[in-house]
Amino acid sequence: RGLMEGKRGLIMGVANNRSIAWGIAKALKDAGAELALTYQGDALRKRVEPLAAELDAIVAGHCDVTDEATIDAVFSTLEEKWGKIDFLVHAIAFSDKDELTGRYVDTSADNFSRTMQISCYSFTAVAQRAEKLMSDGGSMLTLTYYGAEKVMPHYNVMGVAKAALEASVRYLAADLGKEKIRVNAISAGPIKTLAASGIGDFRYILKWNEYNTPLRRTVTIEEVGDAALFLLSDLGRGVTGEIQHVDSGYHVVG
Ligand code: 0WD
Repeated sequence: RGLMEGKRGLIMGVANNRSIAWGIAKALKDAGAELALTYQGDALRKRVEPLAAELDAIVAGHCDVTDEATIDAVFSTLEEKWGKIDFLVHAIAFSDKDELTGRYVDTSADNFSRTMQISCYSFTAVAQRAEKLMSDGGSMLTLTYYGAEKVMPHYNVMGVAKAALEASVRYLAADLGKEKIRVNAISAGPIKTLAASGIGDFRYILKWNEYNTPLRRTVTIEEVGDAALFLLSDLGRGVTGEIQHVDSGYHVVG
């Protein structure tokens, strides 16, 4: 397809070959992009290195978004190797499993801050660094979920963080548009990944989607990857500040 020929970018949030970030990485690579991946900690390093090799991607090192020094290290590696980048994918979220079940009202202050930092602020933190490397403009993308818009069972504090993340997409789009940098999010339907396994009753949510979405099925990481390709390539050049649903249409019925 060649849509991403000559474009280089960073993908954060590959944990294994079920990760949404992996679906996005494959779609971008198929379209000709050059990729860099990060991993979080040594356990994931062993998973991510062979995946990176599969796509001829650079491994830009360990990045824990709660440690800003590790974010800076990744971006200086990219600056050294490439000088500039064209796109950024942020597919990172975290909350204590114990608070992704039961009632939102019982959320603790500690986990609230941590969830907000990792799942919302980190996108702004990486956008700050990426802006400096997007000298010819660029496209940034994050991942969100319908629990930002409506109350979904067990999503709780993560829904609040995703609402803030979606608002930050709009503010970042407004700030960075002058530099020809676009900022968007994909609101993906439920997909069985490592992160999703922490959410209470996740299997029931998948079944519910199979019965109730307009397309009568759930979505795949390949489908999220193709929508990401649109937003990150020049096909999406007129689109910024957008929350693009890739959810088999659930948001029109749910
Ligand atoms: O149904 C789903 N799976 C949906 C996921 C529906 C809609 C949206 N999303 C979102 C998630 O909220 C997240 O923002 O998509 C994004 C990617 O999630 P994923 O692909 O579902 O999950 P996973 O494969 O587990 O990747 C998320 C990764 C982490 O994996 P684990 O499972 O080890 O937490 O985010 C990374 C980590 O690699 N991550 C971090 N990276 C850097 N610093 C941190 C951190 N502090 N915490 C988590």
